Amino acid sequence: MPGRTRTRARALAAVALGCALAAGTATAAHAAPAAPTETAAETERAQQSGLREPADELGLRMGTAVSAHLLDQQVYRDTAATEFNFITHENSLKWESVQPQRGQYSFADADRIMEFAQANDQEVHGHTLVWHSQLPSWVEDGNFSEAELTEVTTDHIETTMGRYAGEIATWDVVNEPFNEDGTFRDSVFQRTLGEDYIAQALTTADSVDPDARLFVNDYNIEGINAKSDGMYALAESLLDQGVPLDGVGIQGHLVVGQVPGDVRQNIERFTDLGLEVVITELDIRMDLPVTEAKLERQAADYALVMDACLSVPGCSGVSVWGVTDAHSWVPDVFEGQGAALPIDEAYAPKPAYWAISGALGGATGPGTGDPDEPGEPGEQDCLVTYAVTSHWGQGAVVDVTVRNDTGEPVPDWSLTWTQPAGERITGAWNAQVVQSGSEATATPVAWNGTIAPGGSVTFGMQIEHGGEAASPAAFALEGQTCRTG
Ligand code: 9MR
Repeated sequence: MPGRTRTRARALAAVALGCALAAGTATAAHAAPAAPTETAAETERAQQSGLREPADELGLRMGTAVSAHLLDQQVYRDTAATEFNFITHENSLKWESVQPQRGQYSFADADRIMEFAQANDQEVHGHTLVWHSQLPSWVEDGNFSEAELTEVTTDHIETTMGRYAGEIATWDVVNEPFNEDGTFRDSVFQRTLGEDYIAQALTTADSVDPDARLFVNDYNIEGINAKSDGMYALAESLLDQGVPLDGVGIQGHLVVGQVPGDVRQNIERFTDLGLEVVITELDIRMDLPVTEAKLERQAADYALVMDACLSVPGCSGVSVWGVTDAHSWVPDVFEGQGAALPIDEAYAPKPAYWAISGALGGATGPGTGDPDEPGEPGEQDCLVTYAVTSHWGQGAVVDVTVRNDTGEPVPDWSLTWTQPAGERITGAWNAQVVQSGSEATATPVAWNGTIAPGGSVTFGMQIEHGGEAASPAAFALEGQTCRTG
């Protein structure tokens, strides 16, 4: 992150971490994967707006989890690049992803995320090396002896970390080693190697990349409780033994209205040990449906967590677990819950987004700060994304999302565009779409007649094409040209 300045008092927290942050700009040493190449314009945009700029100014890592396959979508890439200076592979660095069979490593997805982060000058947090979950059955059920499992684990750490040595500044070397009562969780590692597996993994990791900052990461350790006491005791013991532990990752999978009141004190007791703390996987879920009141409460909860981190020297980063609500693990796991992230499914900033931005010293709402924020005067005040969701020989299905950034409701909306040459719209849902020559117009169906301020409408279309489904060059909402993502 070249050219960072730390102008605010609370940025002092980050001063000691400057070297680690700078390490994130290292260049890729391995073969480039087959990923779209970033342009200088994307990189420039990434450094100009969103949460990223105020986070950069504070020297705070502000991150997100990223999925490799979603990098196909331009709006996802733009948002990940603009809003965040810190990237975690959501799944692509996990054991089952990189070594699904013994000795058969596969780094294509992990490399793709590395290339994206490096092209956008973002630091990367490595997640994760030793974890009981997303562990292939050849490890889980391998009936390995202590010596064999040590060899297998050492090889996995050496190969995975070694590939990115000098490129990944911080690693969750061990993930989720605790039960809720603070005792060590049963796992193939714990059963076979005893709790010393944690020290062994950290020691191996340190030998692979001595400059990397090595973390143990867990959930439900945000406040002071039995589980975080277990983590605290482990950290003290590892440090006493001289084991190379640099930090504690506090995941931060939280519930609206239930954020513990002592997050700051908890962070502080770890930093008092000389450790770094990162909130590694923040999301704050709610019971659906979403209401304004829940969104406001969620915003306050995000602010609380941000403030807790920002107020403790040594809390070096906060990462949210997914770019938007459309990419969150929460609805898949917690029935009836969701909307846990600061950006909604249509890429619109939620109150939580502005709470985070405000905590960082940036804008506190549309029109309060950065002229590139949605809804600012002088900007086009609608955003259209056009995503091909499936594709075959001469056909494709696309999703079109139009977001209203005007600050006013748009009733009886009408979206117009020129369909690329040779393409014909053969069907549509969630909107009425008429094509005349190459000119297309979408109008609402009964239930989505008005697009609320900050809200959006998504409709689908089936297209016939000559072999490739191209994106229209421009869209207009009520005759006003929209930004495209
Ligand atoms: O978000 C991840 C989801 O896509 C995976 O299916 C899941 C598998 O366990 O892991 C999720 O991420 C987890 C992270 O790796 C560790 N902490 C808890 C996260 C949410 O489950």
